[in-house]
Amino acid sequence: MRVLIVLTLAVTSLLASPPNVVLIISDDQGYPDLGCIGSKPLITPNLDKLAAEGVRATSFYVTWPACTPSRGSVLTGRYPQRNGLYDMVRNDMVNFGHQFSAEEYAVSPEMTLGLDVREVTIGDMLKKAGYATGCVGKWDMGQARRYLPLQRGFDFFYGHGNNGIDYYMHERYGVPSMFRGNDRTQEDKGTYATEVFRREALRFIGEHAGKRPFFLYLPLNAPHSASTFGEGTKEGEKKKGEGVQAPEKYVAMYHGKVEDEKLARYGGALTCMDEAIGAVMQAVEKAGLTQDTIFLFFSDNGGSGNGGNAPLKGSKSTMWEGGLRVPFILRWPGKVPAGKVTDEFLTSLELMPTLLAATGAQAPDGVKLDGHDMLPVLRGESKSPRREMFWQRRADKAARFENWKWVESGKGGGLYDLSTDLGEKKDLSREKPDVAKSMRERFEAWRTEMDASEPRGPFRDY
Ligand SMILES: [Ca+2]
Repeated sequence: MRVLIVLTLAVTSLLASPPNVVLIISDDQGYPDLGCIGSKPLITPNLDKLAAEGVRATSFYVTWPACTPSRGSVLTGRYPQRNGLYDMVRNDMVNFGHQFSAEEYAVSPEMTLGLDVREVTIGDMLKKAGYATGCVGKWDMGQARRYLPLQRGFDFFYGHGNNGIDYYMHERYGVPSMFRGNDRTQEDKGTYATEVFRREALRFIGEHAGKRPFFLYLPLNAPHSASTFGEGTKEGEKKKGEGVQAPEKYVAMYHGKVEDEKLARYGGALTCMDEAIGAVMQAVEKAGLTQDTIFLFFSDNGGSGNGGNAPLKGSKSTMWEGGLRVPFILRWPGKVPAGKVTDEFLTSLELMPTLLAATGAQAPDGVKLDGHDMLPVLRGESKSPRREMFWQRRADKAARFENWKWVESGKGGGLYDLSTDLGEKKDLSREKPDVAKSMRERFEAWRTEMDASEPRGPFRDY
């Protein structure tokens, strides 16, 4: 009897073994920019494989049209305006172009601001649930020690704390941007960032695969253009007008396929990233864990150019669909269908509740999350419960309610019916004044709710 109980418990715990999670974010990859979509000659066989073996979403939104607040929402499951990280953590607020001394840099926003330490991250929750947690890549949540991954729920960190790097030199104002754990490092200076992140991601998987469930958070900086100041006098540093930095062997894959050299360089960075993702997929496969591992992939905001975001309007930093709607893939063999494409209304706010549900981890106590578990939607079992979404970037505002999209921004505005006008070409605000009015009212109600969640953030903690 006793043996039977022990055996039963062993089998139950085996069945209940939570899945590994690999959460990958790319940087400024446009809505159409996957090879499998086919509108540009981009080479992404591994992401195409991931899509063929999982679900790809075509109406998936991020919470902000640029990096930092978008990524903060992924980690917290909350609107940027609720978690307090609703602008970039960057020195453009005090003069991005200024060549700071190391001492000036140390007290500048880029060094002193970050994701409020009162916020609970998905790393915190999965670590608490027994996961080995690792972050490799572009942390972008602040560089002061209290903001770094090891203090935010991660056992392991290799990557850059700040918003952007030169892919080869990994430094800003002469200060190294890369960290191993809590310490800045120059050990990989001169090596292309994606190659370094690939190595460290494989190292993390190798250490934990099969021993305990792992959570690899892999927020990449590719295929963002290089954040290099100056004109690049050092070997390996970005040259003026170069666009995205990418190893020549990957750029060469595009010569003869595309005319535009900037698109070729973007493609090179994208394909190099795709190979790194493929290496991570293979490592999981080799460990026999493909069935037990959830892969999630999406871009942190819309494309910044590089051939455009057609059929969407606008690009990164705008409130148009091209700034906010991004490619998204989730693969979990046997748990979500293979090769399915869904047009259900989903957002990055759904990631935290989805991962909590998939892993059985507890939701943080007393914390309002802004999304829902999207697994039933991805399985095709139900319609998305999401009916609305709101965005604010400085004075620019937008809302989506069902298929209506409302925009008020420095780059234009109007009311659009996304069911017939995905490209936001026909402003219906004069024809449908009542709808426009109700969209504004919905936005204002959301804004009031967000204001009531203050004071939290580093920008309006007054
Ligand atoms: Ca970005």
